[in-house]
Amino acid sequence: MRKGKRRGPIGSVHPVKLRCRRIRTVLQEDIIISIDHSDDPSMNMFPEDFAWGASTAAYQIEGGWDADGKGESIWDAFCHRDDSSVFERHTGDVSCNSYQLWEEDLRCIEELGLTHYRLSLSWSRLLPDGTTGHVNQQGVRYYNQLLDGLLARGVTPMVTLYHFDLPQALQDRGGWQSPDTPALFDAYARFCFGAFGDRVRLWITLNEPYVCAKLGHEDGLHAPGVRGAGGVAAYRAGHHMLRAHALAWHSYDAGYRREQGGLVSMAINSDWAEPEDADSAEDAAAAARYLAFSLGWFAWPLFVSGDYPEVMRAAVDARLPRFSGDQPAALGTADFFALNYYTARKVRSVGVDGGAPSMKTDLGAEGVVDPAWPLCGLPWLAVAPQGLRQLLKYIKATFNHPAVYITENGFAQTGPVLMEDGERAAFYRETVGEVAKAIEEDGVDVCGYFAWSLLDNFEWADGYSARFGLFHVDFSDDERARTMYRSGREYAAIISKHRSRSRAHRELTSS
Ligand code: PNW
Repeated sequence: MRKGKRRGPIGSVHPVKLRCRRIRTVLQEDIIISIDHSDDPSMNMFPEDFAWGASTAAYQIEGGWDADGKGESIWDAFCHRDDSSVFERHTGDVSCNSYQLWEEDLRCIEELGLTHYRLSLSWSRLLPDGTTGHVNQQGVRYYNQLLDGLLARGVTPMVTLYHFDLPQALQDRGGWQSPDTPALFDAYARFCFGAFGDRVRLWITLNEPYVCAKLGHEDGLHAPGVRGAGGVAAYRAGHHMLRAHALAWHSYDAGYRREQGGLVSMAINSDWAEPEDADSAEDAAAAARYLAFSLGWFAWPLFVSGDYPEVMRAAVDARLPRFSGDQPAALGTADFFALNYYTARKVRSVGVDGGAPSMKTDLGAEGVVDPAWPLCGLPWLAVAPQGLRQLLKYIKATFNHPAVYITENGFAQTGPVLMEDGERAAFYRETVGEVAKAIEEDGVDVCGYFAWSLLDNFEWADGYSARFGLFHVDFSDDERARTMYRSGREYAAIISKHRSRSRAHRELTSS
């Protein structure tokens, strides 16, 4: 297992290596001149094997919520509640209908020229009651077709096992608050490694445990809708997700890695945080706490100490579960850093008001949006591409220079559909420029970038009111027609330019 040093057994023994971690050739003057960088602010050279991807999640695109023997998930149940809090009571019942239209999705992926596609598996489509007692073969068939279709087109899949959609049958047994759920997840993970692992080399166990824990088990905005749980349920859910991840990573390591040669991680989301007042020690400490309570909550156990950050321990005290006695340990159970980045905050310190305990009072900090950062449609989503570079630098310094995949990043539009979405096109250009600077100037080992999202889709509590797609989806049309936005054309052009540039570089340097 990896301890401290980056070059562990993973890079040396297994067939799939993180090849992006290498000393980049210094370009000779004449070669630089021979490649046209004139339109590119960063003049960068992305590694040739850089992953250019887009991401989706099962519940957000598939539809077919009860098709062919699929079991109910907590998002099915949450959206079907009479008092549903989802925007205009939207549901993912049909969504993009990717359950039937997956070949259309493949066409979109090809049109963009993606090298990678990140999708998630629906646990309750594969195992309707959440356990391996009953396997839904139609679900297995669905994902087999999809994976085979990707590989036939030369696209590498990255597969997330869990993207917010717990089988309802397991929620009925306590869900993520139950200490039994990690072992059930592990059994599901082993099932997936066995069924699909011959074709999948990049695995994400869980997506954004922070969002699932906080929005699902404290704010009540996401399924299962637990609200105001006094700063207990969210930490407990988070702890069990870490347990689930650690078990699955060890299962892969012990039982599948030798044969399949893949890599396993967890997708951790975080804003970038910086002090509101650069001269204030309180604000600096508050910004550090802000990062510790989001990124650190899940990254510290995996990358640093096997335990939560000390500031969390100090603030949350007895409500924060302990890892003591948990076997196997969480430390070392990430083969790369999977980062979901959307936005940034200026952070100020706020006093604890003495009210009931909550995640908010534990944090003792408040994040505000810098007025200089434009807002896109959603109130939480200030556009701050420079924050990504800062966060990447922070990750390199804090987590011992890991290989990083940016597994989600994007920008939403709300209101009337804008096919010529120039702002979003500029956002992608600028963001890729920031990633380039992180690689070239800061030496961060970034292996890939995945845009969220391939398609407009069901945006959780916001329903279909927020559109994150590189492709527009017409939800009023039975065919769910997919049409590329201008931002999709921009991303396709970025990919094509960098791919041909790194090919040219290889040819020049090898001749
Ligand atoms: C992530 N928030 O979720 C998810 O991984 C995606 O499924 C989602 O579509 C994407 O970001 C865009 O939102 C989030 O309210 C959902 O702060 C909500 C929030 C953040 C992330």
